[in-house]
Amino acid sequence: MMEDSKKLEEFQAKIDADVKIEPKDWMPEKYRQNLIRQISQHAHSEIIGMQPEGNWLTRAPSLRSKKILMAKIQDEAGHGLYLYCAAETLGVKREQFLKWLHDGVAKYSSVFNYPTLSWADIGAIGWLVDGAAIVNQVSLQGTSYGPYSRAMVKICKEESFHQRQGYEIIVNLANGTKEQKQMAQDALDRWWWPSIMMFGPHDADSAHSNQSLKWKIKRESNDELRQRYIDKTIHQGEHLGLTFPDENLKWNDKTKHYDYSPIDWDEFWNVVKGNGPGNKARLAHHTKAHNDGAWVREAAIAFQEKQKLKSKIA
Ligand code: BYC
Repeated sequence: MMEDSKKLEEFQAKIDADVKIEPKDWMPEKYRQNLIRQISQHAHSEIIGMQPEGNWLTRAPSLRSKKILMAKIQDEAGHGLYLYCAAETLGVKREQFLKWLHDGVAKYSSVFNYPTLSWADIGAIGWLVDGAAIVNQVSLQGTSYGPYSRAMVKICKEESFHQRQGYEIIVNLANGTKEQKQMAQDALDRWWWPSIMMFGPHDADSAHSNQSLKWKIKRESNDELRQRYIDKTIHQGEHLGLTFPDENLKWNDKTKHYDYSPIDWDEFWNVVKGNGPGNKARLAHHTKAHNDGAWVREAAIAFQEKQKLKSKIA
């Protein structure tokens, strides 16, 4: 016990001094568990997040837009893979993460349970969903766990391109015909609140925040990041003559931030608990793709074993 409390003190001192924690360093079991949860859920979000956009790959309006969208979706796959690797350094195997996802034990971001009904939704995802993700992930570059922090640095570079490709779609639609501008407005109306909910519950209701902030797993709170996202996004929409679906959205000269309406937490928790418009289809699609790919994994492992055997004989 004495040993543990001394180790805990030394661990906290390292965190306070902004020294990164690396996989082989001593860490409290709760730190390890909390990271396994957050990083693997982050990885699942990247992978499940490919589905709403993948839905439009065959219907992109030009070859240029199709190539850009394909590159973006492939980036998301890459983000998922870095993050699974980072989570695996904490001693849990990839198969286990996927089992938790398929069994409904692990979460992924609520926002990916909404449908993409029009091409404008692809713009809204890049502009708003990737825009929100950047705010969160720039902050996470400073997380105390080395592998997670380094993954975030690479991911953020790609997210900036994602945000711009989405905003470009919205700019083109907003400057197009009346019908096209209306498509952009509809997409903003449908994606605004889900993007705000991505940041999670208010600080007072956030189960993990206190400990995560103390251990610098998170560097800023859910509400701080949400407010930053709102403040930086409003002028991007107003500049295009779009309106946000919130009558209480107003600049507050005292706080120097935008005020906004109460968030519909019933909707948020309903989606988080698996009852959103797309939860069942998203999980079923992932589970089927995973099962259909079993032969590829088996062949890759068999090939690896054969190579090992060959090198032993040689
Ligand atoms: N959706 O104590 P809290 C992308 C859960 S993908 C679902 O505040 P924490 C992209 C939370 O897990 C990148 N669940 O938690 C990809 C916890 O439940 P558990 C997306 C949510 O972890 C493709 C409970 O609520 N970004 O950019 O301290 C195409 C209490 O919450 C949500 C990330 O994944 C939610 N929105 O803080 C386009 C960010 N919010 O686990 C784009 C990484 C909360 O105890 N994650 N919950 O069962 C984080 O930064 C943090 O985990 C959160 C939540 C800020 C989300």
